[in-house]
Parts: sequence; structure tokens; C-alpha cells
Amino acid sequence: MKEKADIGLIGLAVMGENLVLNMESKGYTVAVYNRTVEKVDTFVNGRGKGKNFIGARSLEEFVVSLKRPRKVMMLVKAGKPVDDFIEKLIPLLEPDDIIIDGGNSHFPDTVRRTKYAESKGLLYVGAGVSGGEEGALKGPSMMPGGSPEAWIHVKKIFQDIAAKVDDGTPCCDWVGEDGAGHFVKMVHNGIEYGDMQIINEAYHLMKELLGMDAFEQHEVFKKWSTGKLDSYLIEITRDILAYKDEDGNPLVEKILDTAGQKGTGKWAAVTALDLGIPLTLIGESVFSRCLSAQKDIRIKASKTIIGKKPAFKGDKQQFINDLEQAIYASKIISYAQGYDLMMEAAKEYNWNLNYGGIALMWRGGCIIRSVFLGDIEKAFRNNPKLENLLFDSFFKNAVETAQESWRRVCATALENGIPVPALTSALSYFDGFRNDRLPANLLQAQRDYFGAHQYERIDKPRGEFFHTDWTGRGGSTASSMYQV
Ligand code: NBP
Repeated sequence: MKEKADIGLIGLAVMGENLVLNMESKGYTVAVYNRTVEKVDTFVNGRGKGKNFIGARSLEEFVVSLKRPRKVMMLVKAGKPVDDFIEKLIPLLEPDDIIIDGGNSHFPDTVRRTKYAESKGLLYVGAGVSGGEEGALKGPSMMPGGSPEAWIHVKKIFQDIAAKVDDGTPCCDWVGEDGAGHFVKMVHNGIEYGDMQIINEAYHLMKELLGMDAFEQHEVFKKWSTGKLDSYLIEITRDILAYKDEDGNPLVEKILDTAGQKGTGKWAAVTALDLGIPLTLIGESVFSRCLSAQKDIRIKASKTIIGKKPAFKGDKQQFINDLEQAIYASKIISYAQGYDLMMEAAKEYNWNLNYGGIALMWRGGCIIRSVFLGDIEKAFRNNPKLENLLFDSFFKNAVETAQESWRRVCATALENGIPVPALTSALSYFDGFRNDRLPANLLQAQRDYFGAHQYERIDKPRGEFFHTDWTGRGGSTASSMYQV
């Protein structure tokens, strides 16, 4: 009789293929299935040839080939395909079998699917997987959540295939119940949008303001990739800037400037709006992609609207040094905001998130991996109840030190008409966050003036509300009090 498989995977596209090769290389026998069944044959006779794979030509055959409790992982397009496969799997599975969704599913779907699978006597895991094609093959960062009873069954295989940090700690640990894993993956992707936007703004400034070509910029990124900005995204930017097209010119300059997006950054921003968390840098990063995609109207505007032409007058090297500080400070703000969102979600959804552990999961294998995440892990190890990253002495000092450079970069960009929404929104957040009195007193007066929405007073206890008849023509009836 043929040996049964340790785990099964549905979805032999780029992520699925590489992840099963990773599993097999760690000694696991893997059953594979794909909606378009020919891809199973192509894989088993191609990249999987001679290896411990069981190619299944139907879901029935696939399920029968698995050891119990069965572990069925899906790496298919997020959305309806996931629900469709769950429906097809339920009649074939037995109590305590585990369905795992490794795709980029939206966390409310995972909350719903966990409940649904559990109602059918099954266990469910929604696992964020990051690292792209190479990560899937060599070791991704994995963020599993779902039915807690499932963890003991998938822990070994997940931690065996995950990336490891220098001391061998796997970049994978249990995140929390139902949608917690996919929530953390969503925040990861939002932070990825933010990190990319910050780097893009630095590139834009060096190009438009300092007049540097891609090859000159490559040298700057090379230096940055060995310092405090050391990260995967800085490294790939360094390499992209040096990449020559067939004619010897930088390929990057020939790429159309319209950004794509698949929705996870938008989900993070929308969730932040829902939970009332100022996730400003990620929000601006999503909107920047939207503005870039409005190419035709931008071309029209560029021909009709007269703005400021960049004319740099300062010391170029000093500006590049300032830029490194501005990137670093903005990145700290972005992570502070991302963590703020996770902390609010933990309260809202009753998740017991391990914030240092999350930084560790992102420390290797994933797109946002960086030296910097080691410092975040340390901050939460020093104080697991840290309310905001900016209260950690390391990050507080780092932002305070970077502050003057950061302000110079933002001011120079604004004076020269170069858009830097991530750098400036981060600075505005920083200035708002550290200010104990914002102008919302006037805002409350305005709301009360036109809508009798009431206000609290600084000379009265919190929770006591007042309404003023500002014009002498209004009544004394106030609007009801609720927050959305
Ligand atoms: P895709 O997101 O392109 O999905 C391809 C797979 O989905 C194939 O197996 C395909 O089957 C199946 N599929 C589709 Br498309 N529509 C289907 C339907 N209606 N019913 C059943 N199956 C359907 O592949 P991927 O890029 O490998 O990503 C897989 C998952 O991992 C996604 O959720 C993605 O967001 C996530 N992810 C991707 C990356 C990355 O770098 N690409 C990184 C991290 C996470 P077929 O062969 O029959 O068309």
C-alpha cells in the first residue's frame, strides 16, 4: 500500500508549488491537488519528479491519501474559491480533520469560516504566509490563527518549513483565535505598502530634487542596506536601481508609473477607519497607489496646471543623510501605527496577541523583514504592555534624534513641489501624538454650533456634556450622544 501523506495541498500555482517543495525537502510526504487537474500531472512529472508527492486527480482521491487527522492546506485565490473548496471538503472529511487556508484571505472571512468549520466538527486554520515565491520555497514567515486545538497538529510542520532567525527561532508561531493570523498578515501587508511608499518617496526626491540617476541612487541604497535601514525592501531597491535594460540604461526608468494593488493594504486602511485608529501612513500609501493609477488625468493636469519646479540649493550629501533619518523616523511611525491597530483589534476581537512574537515572525522570511524588527521584538520583550512603540526608550530616542533631519526633508520637499505623503503624514502624526492639546476644542464647538452635538469642558469632569445656544436663536435640545 502506498504511504499516506503527512499533509495535503490544494492550489498548485506559484505559492503552492514552492511551499510543497519546501515541505517535501523537510521530509514530509505531501498530497497535491489542483482545480485544473492537468497541473497536478505537470507538477508531479516536472519539479516534483522523484520526490515524495502523491498527485491526486480528484478531491476524493486526495482526501483518502492523507494521514489522520487530515491536514488540508489551500493556497488558492482568496474569496469564493476558498468557500467553494470548504463546501466540497466538508462531506469528505471526518471530525478533527483540519482545513488550512494559507492564502491572503480577509480576516472577517476567516472568523466566519472558523466558526463554520467548527460547527461541522472540523478544525480550521487561517495562516498568513509571506515571502513570495522564494520565501515559500526556502522558508516563509507564517502567521497562523484559527481553532486553537489545531495548533498542536500543524506546529511541527509549519515551524519546520518557516524561515528561521539567526538563533534558529522559527518565524512562525500561533497568533490567536479565528481570524487573528490573517489579521496580522493584513497588517504586515499594510506595513509593506508603507515601507515601499517611504522608499519610493526617497527615490523621487533623489531623482527630481537632487537630479540623481538610478545608478547613483543605487550607491546610496547600497550604503543604506548596511545600516539601520537594512531590510529586504532596501536591498531589492538597491538591486532594481542597478538593473540595466538591453540598451544599458536603467530598466526602472522605463516602467510605467501606475501602481497595482490586490487589496490587503486597502483592507488595513479600511479596518483602521472602522476601529478608529490613525493608520495614516499606510492610508496615504494606498491613496498614493490610487493617484499613480490615474495616469491619464495626471498627464492632462501636468500640461495645464502650473506648480513649483524643483530647484535644490543645499548640500546634496547633507540632504541624503537627512533622508536616511527621515525614512527611519517615518518607518518607526508606520510600525507604531500598525501595532496600535493590532492592539485595538485584540480588544475588539478578544485576541491575546503576542506583540514581540509577531515582530519575531516578521524578522525573517517575509517582505518586511529587517534588522529593525529585532528592535521591536526587544521593545515588547522589555515591556509586554507597551502602549505605543514611541514610549520605548530606543524608539523615542531614535525619533527625537531623527527629528530635525526629518523636518528638513519634509519642508524641502514641500517647498519644491515634490509629493511626500508618507513622510509628511508620519511627521504630522508624530506632532499630533506628542501634543496634549489639539484644536479639536474648536471642532467640538463647531459640531455643537451646527448640530447641537455637545462638548465636554476642561474645567468639568470627563463624561459631563454641555450644549450652548451659540446664536441665541437655537433651542436647548441637544443631539443624542453616540460615537461611530
Ligand atoms: P493565485 O492567487 O494566482 O491562485 C491560483 C490558484 O487558485 C490556482 O490553483 C487556481 O486553480 C486556483 N483558483 C482560481 Br485562480 N480560481 C479558482 C476557483 N474559482 N476555484 C478553485 N480554484 C481556483 O496563486 P498564488 O499567487 O500562488 O497565490 C495563492 C494564494 O496565496 C492567494 O491567496 C494569494 O493572495 C496568496 N499569496 C500570494 C503571494 C505571492 O507572492 N504570489 C504571497 C503571499 C500570499 P487553476 O490552476 O485551476 O486556475
